[in-house]
Amino acid sequence: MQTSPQQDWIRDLVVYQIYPRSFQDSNGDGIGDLPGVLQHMDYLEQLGINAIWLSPVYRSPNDDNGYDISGYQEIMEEFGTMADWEAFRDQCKARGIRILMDLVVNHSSDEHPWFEESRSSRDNPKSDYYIWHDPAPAGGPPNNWASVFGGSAWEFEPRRGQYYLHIFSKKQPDLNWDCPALREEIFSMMDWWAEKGVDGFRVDAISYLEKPQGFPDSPLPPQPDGYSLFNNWVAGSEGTHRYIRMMHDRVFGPRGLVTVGEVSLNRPEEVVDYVDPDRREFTMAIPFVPPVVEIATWSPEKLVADAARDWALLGERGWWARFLSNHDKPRQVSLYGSDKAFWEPSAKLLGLLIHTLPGTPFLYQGEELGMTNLAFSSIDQYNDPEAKNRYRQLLLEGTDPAEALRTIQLESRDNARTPMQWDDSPNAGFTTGTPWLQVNPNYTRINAASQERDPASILHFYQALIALRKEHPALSRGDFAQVATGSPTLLAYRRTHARETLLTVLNFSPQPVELPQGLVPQGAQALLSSYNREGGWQGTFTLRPYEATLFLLPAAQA
Ligand code: TEU
Ligand code: CA
Repeated sequence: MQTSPQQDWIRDLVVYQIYPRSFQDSNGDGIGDLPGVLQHMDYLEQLGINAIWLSPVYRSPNDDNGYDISGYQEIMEEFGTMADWEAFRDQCKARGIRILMDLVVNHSSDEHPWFEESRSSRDNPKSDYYIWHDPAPAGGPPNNWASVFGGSAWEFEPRRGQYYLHIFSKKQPDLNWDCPALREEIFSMMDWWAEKGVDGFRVDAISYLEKPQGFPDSPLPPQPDGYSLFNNWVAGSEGTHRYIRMMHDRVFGPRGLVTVGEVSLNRPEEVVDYVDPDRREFTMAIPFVPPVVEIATWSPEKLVADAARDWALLGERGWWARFLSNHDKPRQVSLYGSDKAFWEPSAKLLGLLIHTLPGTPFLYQGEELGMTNLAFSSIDQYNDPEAKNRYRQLLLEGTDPAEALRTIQLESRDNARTPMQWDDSPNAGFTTGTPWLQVNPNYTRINAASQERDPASILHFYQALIALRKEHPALSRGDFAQVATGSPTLLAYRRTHARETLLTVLNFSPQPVELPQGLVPQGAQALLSSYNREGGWQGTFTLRPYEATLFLLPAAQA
């Protein structure tokens, strides 16, 4: 495996994503904030993570919860002050925790001063900072492009008599990367954060920077509201890669930053273009798969097959992020596991999976507690603009409202955004006020405080997993080889480094399964398991539902 030589340390990272709005409220306004994050630094240190990806904390009117930035070098008022951020940074440094800031540079907020100036006339100095286009000859938007959050991707600005482009909401106008002055502003902003001590960036929605010359119609079929998505169709163009390389050569490379590109891939092989060190782009990538697609296409077998494919693609040429959860996805135990009958073993199995596959594990707040989806009973309870749009489109298609709501309950990004469940006091200890998004009522059963007390909890299992990564370099540096089991839900793979081999065995199903003779070799030592199993592992066994175990193989077998 190759990483750029100055970045060997990235193999040892375990990244924890904080969605600050939902982590901890410190002042009773119902909104999580930076002083709230500071209250849990011991918790994070004890968990063992050594990097934090902080979702956006910049000044923002919160049309898309901070992914609409109106001041890149300021802190959102609701989250605190720059002094609070600096205290967070100092706490991280003191504990050896690296900081990855979320960098949203495909678009800004329409309330950013750049946009306020750009929209004011056709000939102001920032006129070209955004993407402006005359109306179509017959009037109306320049082409058929759809916004990801619904309706046309173009919005009319009377003062210019022109439309501006927004892939996401109309309060998220796309920045014009073709404009050298705009690029300079962005590079110096990145430099500024690097000077302040950040170790890297997670780079948001980065595959769409270049828009096609002449703005042709998207060839994709129209959505129910008549517009056609175009973002994935333009994803990963040569121009976009050129812009990423500029970021690398100007900022990421010289400063040795770790960078995680959130990329849209039309073919899995395209990931290489973003992370091959020779291309000088990102350290690793988080491929974006829309929840609707993931829900429809995932299987246990595919999760491991995808890892095997990545290994074949990238084993010699780069590095990758390994994740099941983030703020855009349903909760992992609800999506891939069982959030009812086999909640605990399936949450542990999923944790074992991401910590033992090749790459850097990315945990999302609450997965270490096995937090679950929350189905709201009315569309009005949802906050997520994507969910609201999807609901509208489903109704336009003629879907029955109850059925549409069921779809949203499975897919919505709000599933991951309900507040962190710290303890069994009101509102799970997240706030003393009214939380901005409802707390999952299962907090009385699922919370950090009770799991801290229980040595067999999911939280302790995650702590043990992270500790094992430190003890066994095979997990962070080892080669990967899948082991055939004859069953699509019984999965096994080996990781080998130097003279050590670890074997992961997962019964990724709610059914018991017979463990084939010989799959676990004589003398294998179980290091961690989603169940307690007394009496060793030799011979034939029935594995219980979601039983998952990590073994250290005897030296002779390695
Ligand atoms: O998400 C990326 C994202 O939603 C798109 O890249 C995706 O391709 C599209 O939805 C599929 O049609 C990031 C953030 O993670 C998310 O929270 C933000 O809402 C979004 O960018 C806009 O900043
Ligand atoms: Ca607050």
